[in-house]
Amino acid sequence: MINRYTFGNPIETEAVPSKPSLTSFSKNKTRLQINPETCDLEYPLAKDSIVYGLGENVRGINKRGFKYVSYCTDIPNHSEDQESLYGAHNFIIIFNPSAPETSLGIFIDTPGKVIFDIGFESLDQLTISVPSGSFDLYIISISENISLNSGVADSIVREFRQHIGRSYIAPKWAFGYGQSRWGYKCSEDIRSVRDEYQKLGLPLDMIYLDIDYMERYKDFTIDRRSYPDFETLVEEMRADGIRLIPIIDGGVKKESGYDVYEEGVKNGYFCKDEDGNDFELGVWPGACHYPDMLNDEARAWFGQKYKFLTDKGIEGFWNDMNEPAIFYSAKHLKEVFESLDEYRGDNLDLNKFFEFKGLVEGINNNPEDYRSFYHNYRGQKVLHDDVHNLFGYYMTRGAYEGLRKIDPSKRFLLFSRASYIGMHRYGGIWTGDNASIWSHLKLNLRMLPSLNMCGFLYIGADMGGFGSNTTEDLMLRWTALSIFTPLMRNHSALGTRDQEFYRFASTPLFKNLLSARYRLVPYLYSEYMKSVRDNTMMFRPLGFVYENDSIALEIEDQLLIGDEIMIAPVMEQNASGRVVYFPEEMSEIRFEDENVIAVKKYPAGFHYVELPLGAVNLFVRMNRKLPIGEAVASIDEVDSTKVIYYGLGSEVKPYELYDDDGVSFKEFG
Ligand code: MIG
Repeated sequence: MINRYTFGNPIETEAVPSKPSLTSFSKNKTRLQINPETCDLEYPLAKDSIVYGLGENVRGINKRGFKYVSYCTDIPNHSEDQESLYGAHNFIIIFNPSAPETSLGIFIDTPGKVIFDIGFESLDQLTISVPSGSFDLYIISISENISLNSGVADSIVREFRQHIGRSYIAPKWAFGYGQSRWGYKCSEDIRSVRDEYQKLGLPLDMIYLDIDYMERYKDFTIDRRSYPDFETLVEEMRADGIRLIPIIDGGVKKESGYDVYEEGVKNGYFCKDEDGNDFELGVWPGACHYPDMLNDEARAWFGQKYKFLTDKGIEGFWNDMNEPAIFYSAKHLKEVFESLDEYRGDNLDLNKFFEFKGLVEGINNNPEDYRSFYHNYRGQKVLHDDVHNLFGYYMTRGAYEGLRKIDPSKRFLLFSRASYIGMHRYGGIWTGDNASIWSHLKLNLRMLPSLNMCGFLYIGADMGGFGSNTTEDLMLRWTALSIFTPLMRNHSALGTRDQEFYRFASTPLFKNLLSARYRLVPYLYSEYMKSVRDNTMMFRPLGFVYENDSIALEIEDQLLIGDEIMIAPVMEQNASGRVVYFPEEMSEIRFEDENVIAVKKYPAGFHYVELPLGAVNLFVRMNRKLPIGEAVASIDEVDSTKVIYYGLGSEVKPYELYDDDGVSFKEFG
């Protein structure tokens, strides 16, 4: 059962297309209460309560023990003390194992900042604060009609997802492996990536184009000096089974004669400063304006611009910098320059020195800047900070709607860096900049179910790590996780160690991992599509299924995929295996030397499972069977009718293998 309550005067986000009618909060029978003094929402957590959710965030699958702030933030270097990442996903589930019927889902719908203190100030207290005081609160509680074969948390998710609308559907080819790197400078670099993969016989379905394909970082332009033959390149790659996926940035370069800039100025499509002038800020191209993604007309205009690239044969995009990231605002930059001068000749003692240093360090993504520009949202002048979390969402929505108009017959690949719940209907996400460190591999795993709860199904992280130098073993172990995620993309930052698979000596190992990926696509695509159709999760924490198993409830480094399998990747350096928890008897399937090996059965309990570098395994659940396809060279060759089932148990449940043409909108028959 879902109830909606309103506090203050919330700004519409369109996160919930089918809104239940309003109820008075005094009728709410859950333990969620409003503190009359602070106006915060408070909930006393039982010792064993688990708090799931919050999509893209640091820390565990169980979010207890920290304070999270929903505010889309460009923060490449993050560790577990970071309160906000690139997305803002205000949905949580409080699961109470000792009294499951009291479990509930909470969605705070408001486009500004929301603070979730989940046992930070006080260990057993959940406090949700909304600084603006205006928000829609949705409470999903357990109704009598939970079917016995689905768990409490699952039912809450399904009900929530029904209300926020169907998730974006990616084309099937987007389940292929993609190579990316910030630093491919010209057509020849792209050809060389293809050649190297081909030489080694490694499949590759996509190559991503980062900002260098643009002319001086201007959206919807091509740098003709480095990509003179762009159109030919697209065609040539396509003939080799590879799609090129260009990046689009949120900021539009200020440059007279540049059509996007000129049209934006002429039609008043850019965000405005206090005085009504186009708000000037710096991002990639230097001085820029941000298109007002919240303004219907401006958004539709920007969305149509993608045609510049679709006309050249492009079928997919990634939307970047749309938190939106701000290197500097023109106004603030001027102030900093002026202030810096005041320190000249000064004796910089401790305080002065840090002030001085802070002036420059605090220049990007400065909170003051987010409070100094405005949108025209539904005809009203709205301060950016109050609607901050909608920017990336609406940019991606504009792109989705634009692409639907450009070619209504086919699915495009589209994913974004910043997001808010609601955006899940228009695109997927990658989880932003991470680093080549083992803790970010673990974080990747933990975010998957949390994102699924919030409706994001086409998801993945920069495998191998974006920032800092990767190592061969990290790359191998990360690949062994990424073969299970819909978006499987190897991406890294300018200046870091090259990490294309062909840069390493262990070609056969990478080949083995990739062949496992393509053999699993019939299953992965089927599970992805059924999750879209049924509002279910593709990746679930163990506790969602084994909700009476107190050990399963605490497992943070294993996941269930669909109903059939469990994964338990090795995520420690120098480990040749790991301890795996089996809530029930399961059968290990291992992919080694491109062969599928059914290894052995594990009875319920903890067991040490060996897994050499470059191998990947999974575990088939009792009375389930897993379809495994043929090892093919590209997604176009995946044939879901040619699968072999690997089952366990004497009463194996039939498997519904979903498939379709993968490109049209004729899905689900
Ligand atoms: O400030 O386009 O997250 O994937 O390679 C960096 C360059 C801008 C950030 C993205 C990253 C991309 C990079 N971009």
